[in-house]
Amino acid sequence: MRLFSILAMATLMIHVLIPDSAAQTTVPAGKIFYSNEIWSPANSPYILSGSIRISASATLIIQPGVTVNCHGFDDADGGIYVDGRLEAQSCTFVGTISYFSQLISFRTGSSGFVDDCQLSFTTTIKKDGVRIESSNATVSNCILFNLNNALFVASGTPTIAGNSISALSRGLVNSTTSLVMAEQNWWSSPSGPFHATLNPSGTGCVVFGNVDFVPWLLSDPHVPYVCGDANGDAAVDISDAVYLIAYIFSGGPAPNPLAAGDANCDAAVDISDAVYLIGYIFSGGPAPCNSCK
Ligand SMILES: [Ca+2]
Ligand SMILES: [Ca+2]
Repeated sequence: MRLFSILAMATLMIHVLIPDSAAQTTVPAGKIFYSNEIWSPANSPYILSGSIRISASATLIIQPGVTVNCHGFDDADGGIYVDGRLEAQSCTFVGTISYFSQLISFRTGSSGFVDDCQLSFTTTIKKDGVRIESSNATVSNCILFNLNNALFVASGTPTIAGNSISALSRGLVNSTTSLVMAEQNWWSSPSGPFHATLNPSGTGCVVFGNVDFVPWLLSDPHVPYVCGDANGDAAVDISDAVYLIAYIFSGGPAPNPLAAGDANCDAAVDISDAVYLIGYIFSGGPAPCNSCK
């Protein structure tokens, strides 16, 4: 009993003497940044009580490691409205109340990027990830999941590439007639996104409208693999060529991820990859994926 008391006292003292290292910053609903602002990991997570705005004259830099929690309930539109510039690198955006229409909205004339970030909702009702309107913003190398529409383009010429995209409704909506470029994304299926006319056999998430999504990524870019290591044993050797030949001709198992078998980096896994591997192993040919690095 005495031991328990000492332990309890010690635990209490630890909590008193060592403050919670996870500091947090509450950003009030309706906040407008008129000058440049930096959000740092030391002050993360940033809790948004409602929508906020980055004015046309301002840049918000969100540093790597920061979490932005869209938690407001007094604003039916919500998210981070960007009229100026947003630079978000290697951070996390999470919606914890579904009143937000989207996590980030790049608006007319805005610029910036969201790179290597994670965007999702934890709520039962999911809303959108990033909305883009008359902006050249870039969304790259991100993981977008548990969202209604992961990406919604109302207008503009965004750059969308290298992302891992899944969505309840649609992975990408282009509501205009102008072409939106979205090549080299993972749409949650090696067969690519479903598009009613451009890729009706795709089993990935839905892409809607005038979008160039070809070529798409054959595997999730956030799952590491060795290019050419078709059988997943961390070495590239003749067994990988044999594995590929069995997959292509004999119904053998597919490389996992499929892109590991794409030795010549042409976004398809076929006999040319086995030939390429044999050339590399026996004839001094180029290394797998050497040409696309
Ligand atoms: Ca191997
Ligand atoms: Ca190939």
